[in-house]
Amino acid sequence: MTEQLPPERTARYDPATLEAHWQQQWDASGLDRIDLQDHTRPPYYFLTMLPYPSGNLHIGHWFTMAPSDTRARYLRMCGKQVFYPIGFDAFGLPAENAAIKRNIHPKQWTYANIANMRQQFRTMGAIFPWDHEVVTCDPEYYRWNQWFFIQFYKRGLAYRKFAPVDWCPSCNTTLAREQVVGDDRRCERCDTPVIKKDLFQWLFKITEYAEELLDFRQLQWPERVQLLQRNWIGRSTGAEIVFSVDRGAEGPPAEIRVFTTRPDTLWGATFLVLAPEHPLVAELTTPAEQAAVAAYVLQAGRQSEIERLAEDREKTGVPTGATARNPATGAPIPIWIADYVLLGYGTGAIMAVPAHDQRDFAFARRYQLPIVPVILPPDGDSAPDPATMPAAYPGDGGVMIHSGPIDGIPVGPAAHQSVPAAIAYLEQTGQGRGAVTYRLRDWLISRQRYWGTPIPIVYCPHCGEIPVPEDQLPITLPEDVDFRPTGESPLKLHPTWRFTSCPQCGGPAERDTDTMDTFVDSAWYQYRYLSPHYTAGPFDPAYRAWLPVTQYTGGIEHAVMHLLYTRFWTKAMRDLGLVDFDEPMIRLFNQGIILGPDGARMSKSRGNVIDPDDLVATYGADAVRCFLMFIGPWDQGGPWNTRGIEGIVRWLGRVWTIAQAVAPGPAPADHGAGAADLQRRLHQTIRDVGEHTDQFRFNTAISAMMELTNALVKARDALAGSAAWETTVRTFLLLLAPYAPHLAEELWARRGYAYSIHQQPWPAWDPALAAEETVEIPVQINGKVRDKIQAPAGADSATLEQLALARPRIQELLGGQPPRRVIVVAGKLVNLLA
Ligand code: ANZ
Ligand code: ZN
Repeated sequence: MTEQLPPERTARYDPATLEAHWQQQWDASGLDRIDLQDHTRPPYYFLTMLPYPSGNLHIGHWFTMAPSDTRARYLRMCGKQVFYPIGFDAFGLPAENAAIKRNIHPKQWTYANIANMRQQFRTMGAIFPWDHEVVTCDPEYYRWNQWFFIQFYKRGLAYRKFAPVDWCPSCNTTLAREQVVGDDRRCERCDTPVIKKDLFQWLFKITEYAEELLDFRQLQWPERVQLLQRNWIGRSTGAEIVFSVDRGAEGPPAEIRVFTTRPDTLWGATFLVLAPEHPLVAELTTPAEQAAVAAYVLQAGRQSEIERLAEDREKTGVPTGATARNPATGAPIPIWIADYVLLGYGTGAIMAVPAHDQRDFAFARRYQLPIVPVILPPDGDSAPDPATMPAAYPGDGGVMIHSGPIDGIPVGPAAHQSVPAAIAYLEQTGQGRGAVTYRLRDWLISRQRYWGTPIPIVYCPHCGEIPVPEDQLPITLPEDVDFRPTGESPLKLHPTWRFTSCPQCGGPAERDTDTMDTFVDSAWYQYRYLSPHYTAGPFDPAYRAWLPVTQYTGGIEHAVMHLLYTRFWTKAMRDLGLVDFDEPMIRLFNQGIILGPDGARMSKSRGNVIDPDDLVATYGADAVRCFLMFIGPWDQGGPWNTRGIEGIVRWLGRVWTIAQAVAPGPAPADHGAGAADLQRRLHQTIRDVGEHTDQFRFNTAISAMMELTNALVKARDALAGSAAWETTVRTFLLLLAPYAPHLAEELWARRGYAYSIHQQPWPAWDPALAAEETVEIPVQINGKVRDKIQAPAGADSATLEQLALARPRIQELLGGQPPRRVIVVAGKLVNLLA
């Protein structure tokens, strides 16, 4: 490679000129290019969550991408073939909302933003392989969303259902359960309280993988993310029990299935409760109760799930008038409906055991329903009296009573305890079976909005729902659409788009007019990066050696949506035979967030937003990069601090000066101790910067480089121009290169080294040279040598005295008495006068 120096070489550190110069140079020389077929170096797929093209790179984008770029550059210098791609998560509501506000087309808005952000990424000095870029709103990308949808459909992993869904009345669209946030159930995007609405919706069967998604053994992910996913999946074990409904002579037999974690309390179940939305409610309700039940159902529909589940809330409900049989005791028990039972969990029906479940207890007291204790507490000699007991006894100890075949068995979930005994009884008598249930719901992907992937299904009056044949993909979004939200999909209001012919019978048919949740786009983009223009499949199998992703980085806020969806998607791909591994990304690191100078989240309304473009104009990209990495541990983030960035600017200025200093006269011939110290510091710094960078501890890596800078400043007068000086400066620039890539490249060129510093190997360090030097020092008592100590070279008198007095032999000779006087000759001798 030829050596290229900037045209105007000023004596001053002028980031604006040199950064633009090197960005151009890197581009022209193809530094960002990668050959994925080149397997001469070990592949390392390093991925950072792709940005949303909101308009401008904000400081948060810099905070997530710049440190990653630093680490990618470091790994390349370490000899890895690093694939560190970028793209844009370009579908979604913000484009539509912005477009509505500004009256421009979402597509135009999105692509203009992308063009702008690409340019801004260049000013960061990030070297992305742009020929691998993925833009999810490109038909050549979303074609494969549709293709996957069809594969999922064929395998029964995509299905359509008429069901109550969460609906945001302001965004005018359905939301996935994960997009409903807060105790008061608001829309994740606009904060509007969410309501329920009945709609036909497409769902992906993520629940089919619930059990496997609980297995994190192949992942090195933060504990916190694992815990969030585990809780989200919410596995409960227990039993499903069948209760038969008393129907007298009329009506066909009916049964109610309940899920319980406490099948052992069946003998104390004194009534059943159905969720108000339970499909059997209408059928079971007796004429006398119909009016009350209908009113209650209506009222319950207005409550949020959290409200309905609150422990301290008054429990309300109404009887259906019907009764069922307790399968264990044969007793008739009434069937009620109450809003503390949710349709979406378990079977949507419970057996109420008021003596041992607090919610059932409150309900029974309020409506004077019978309470039958079936557990004898360990300390009580008799069962609690239902008439006077103040609260339910949760029954996590004691023995079963009044419980027929399981009477006398100790309470508990373990073998030979009450729960497995009850399950064995249920299975023997055919009244139920052991069961597991999950809080996880299937992933609802239909959205009634415009800017997304059209769902590739056609509805034919004769043939029903028919997937679009693969050779007709992509079904592209029409551009001449009124995309203002009406509650109906804008595609439905288009004059012609939805009318098509049935792929099966050729007769007139209609397209599905909803679009897919944008989390579909990000569920598999890592595969597309490998071959973004491949036309024979979602990715070119020739690149399998790059998978799965070696290291992923991104925000913890994606713990239960994106990170769960992409795990599901990968498992589904595996079952479709597309990949031969189980998990999408082996390692995960969550960076923190950067806050405003006031310590609060940056927001336009607070006026605490820091604009990276301004900073780059003032300080240069290298300073901004380094400051963002220096601000604190990357996984914590922290507040922006303007004084702090000035400190970084001063440091880089010092680096500039040092790396240009040459000897005033001929190189000093003998540079003895100073040179050895500098060498030791250098080897320690190589070790530390490498280790810290690898472990995402960018802030401590920068501290280590700052210390080396100080050491260089101190040694300059004595050493500048010597071989030791040159080696140290050269090596230091290599360490700096991933962090301040432009400055390091410039100084590298100025010292006459060949382009590019970014293609140099990471310097090796020698443990022997990095070791603190120690010296042996004699210890005298009253002038006679009695012992020796090993002390760090250059240790001060106090340290030497301490070390001498700590020697057991010296203590013994002094008889435990402190010496009268201590004479220390630094580096030579300790003499104790007794
Ligand atoms: C009888 C019983 C007796 C219960 C007892 C608990 C204690 P987790 O651990 O969260 O899975 N339940 C089941 N389905 C429900 C629904 N759709 N809405 C509201 N509550 C429901 O909780 C499982 C328990 O929550 C189940 O076990 C059931 O109450 C209730 F001493 O059944 B239990
Ligand atoms: Zn047809």
